[in-house]
Amino acid sequence: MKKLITLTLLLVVATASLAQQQYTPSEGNLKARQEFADSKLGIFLHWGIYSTFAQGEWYLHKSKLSHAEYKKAADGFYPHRFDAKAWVKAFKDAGAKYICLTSRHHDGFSMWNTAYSDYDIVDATPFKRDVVKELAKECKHQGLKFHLYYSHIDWSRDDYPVGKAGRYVTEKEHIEGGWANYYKFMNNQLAELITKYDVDALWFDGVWDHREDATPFNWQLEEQYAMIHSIKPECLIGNNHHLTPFAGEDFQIFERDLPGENKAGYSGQDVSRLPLETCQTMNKGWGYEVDDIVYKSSEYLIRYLVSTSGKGANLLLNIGPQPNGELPAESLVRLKEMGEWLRKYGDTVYATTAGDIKAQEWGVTTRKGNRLFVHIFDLKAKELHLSLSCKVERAFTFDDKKAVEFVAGNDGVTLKFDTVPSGTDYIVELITK
Ligand code: JFZ
Repeated sequence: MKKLITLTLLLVVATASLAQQQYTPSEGNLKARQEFADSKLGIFLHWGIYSTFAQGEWYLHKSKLSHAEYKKAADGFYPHRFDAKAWVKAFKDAGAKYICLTSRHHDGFSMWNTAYSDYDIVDATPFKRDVVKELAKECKHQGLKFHLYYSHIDWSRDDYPVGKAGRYVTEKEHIEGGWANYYKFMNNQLAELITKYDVDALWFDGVWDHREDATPFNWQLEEQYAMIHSIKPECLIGNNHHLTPFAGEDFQIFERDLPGENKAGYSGQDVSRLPLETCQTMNKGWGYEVDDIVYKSSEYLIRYLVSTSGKGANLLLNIGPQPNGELPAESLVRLKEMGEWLRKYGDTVYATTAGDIKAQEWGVTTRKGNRLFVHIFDLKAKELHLSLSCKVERAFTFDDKKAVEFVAGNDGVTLKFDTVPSGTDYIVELITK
């Protein structure tokens, strides 16, 4: 008997690792990955009926409201100022190349006209408009890629196996053996999203609700990923599980931290060779919160974007739209200023890879072919030594192409400036060999 169990276990492990080895991204997928890695800036949108409470997207959990009470928000969700065209234009003008919208967050409310539930924007709100559809159409029209956030957690359905979060949600009984039903529901919704809206990427979140070690649980992700890739092979898959990527994933997500850093506490994981993406907020939270008014400055955000590029990653910068359908004025100001900066300096960011020198106190570096961009944020001296293994042929300011004096040594070059470099990002371009 014991032998049989061991054998079965071995078989399970072997099949699992076989499945792992079996994901070979299609050519179109690899092309989409490259395009994604080149795009550098995306806009994250946390928008749902939770926005009406103006207390963030975790409000159902935090408030300990009964589900029946929370649901009433749907009947009051009427974002009459929502204008997909104006939103997408603002994102495009900001220099973003894609957006990622919460199609369904942990509260389980679907922001599109799903056939698999009535708890959705068309069936349950007086607004009755499919915002996923409208944004997908506008993105296509204005040339932005369209990504969707999809939560694996659902605090509203009773077939979702209760995890770490949402335990306070009352008037809801989690049924034993609900998983099979819930899994089918998710796969139906995902297939629906990809087919109806031609989604370019899916951004999953929630695996951390059931820790593998504490509550052994099989999310059956590989089958889910395979299903997605079978419908649209070039649809990129990312998962905010805070671990090194699983088989079937096409990019790696970091929450509130640059790859390799762990200031926020979600990112001890190794950095993979997949395209990388860091998601970050402009203020504190993700979903609209009425008193979340302390925003990072445009200068900070520009430097953060450049630093993300310096790590070879993308920045997915968040906005929490208001319940009336408007984007908060503070976020619009920052989008505008980032756009102005990117129109001048975008060449040093888009389609670059991580620079030769890792992030320093003074700034970061990015590279494109034989061009190495030195981004100086904060230098106290008129000299800057760069340890490089390549040869520098020319050095000049990116802004006005004025030659920058440099002295070559055996471990790189020392740049010499007439005055101490200042500004948001003082860029020196080096032509290297
Ligand atoms: C997750 C979401 O819960 C959050 O609402 C937002 O969408 C963000 C982008 O992603 O954030 C997390 C993920 C994991 C934990 C907490 C927040 N965790 O493990 O405690």
